[in-house]
Amino acid sequence: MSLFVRLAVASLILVPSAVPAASPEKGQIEGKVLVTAPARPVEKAPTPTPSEGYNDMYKMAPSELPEEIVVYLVKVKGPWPAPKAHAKLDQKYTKFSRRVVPVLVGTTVDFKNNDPVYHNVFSNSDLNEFDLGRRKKGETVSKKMTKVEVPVPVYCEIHRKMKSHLLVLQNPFFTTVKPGDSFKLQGVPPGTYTLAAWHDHWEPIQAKVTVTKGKTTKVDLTMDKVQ
Ligand SMILES: [Cu+2]
Repeated sequence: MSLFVRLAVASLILVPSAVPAASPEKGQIEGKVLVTAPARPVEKAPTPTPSEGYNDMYKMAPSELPEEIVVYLVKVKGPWPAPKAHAKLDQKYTKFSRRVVPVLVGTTVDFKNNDPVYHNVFSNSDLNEFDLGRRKKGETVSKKMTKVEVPVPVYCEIHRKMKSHLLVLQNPFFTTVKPGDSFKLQGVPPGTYTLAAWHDHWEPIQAKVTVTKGKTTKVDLTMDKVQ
């Protein structure tokens, strides 16, 4: 992931942080994310074990996870206090509830086990390595993400095919979008930035964008290679 600037920002001030609002002094970025590359085949779910309730649970599993692409600005001069509200990444039907989860650096992420079997959660990332141990049904563990890093892969050491990705971002100018859909980032201070799009299926892409006070900058992004 050398494409991305890895910037360590430790934000210890926990004050509520809203999604940036539109303002006459700021600008906005609008566009579409097009995907012309095929998605990788969906990985097979792990083989069910004979634990009570597991087989019924497995049958209920959604056939695939929502395909959300994260669109974000790589670096915007801050500071950007992290929100008090926790982000959530659940474990259910022996999958993570989301495939890609963007958070502002300093945000705490809650991992809840909703399954009648044990799950673990860990990451072998460069900057945000953690191992939160095994938990039974209903138990939640939390982890504050303290370093900017894209991506932080997240796994369960019991079910090897469970995988998700946290994107720990430097600033709050990010959103998620499905392939072909439009996005909008508002309340952006005037300036020139690197706009990026990330999903684990496709190669990350970046584009330079210039934001002007009171104006909308239009930029479409095309993800055209499988990662
Ligand atoms: Cu597991």
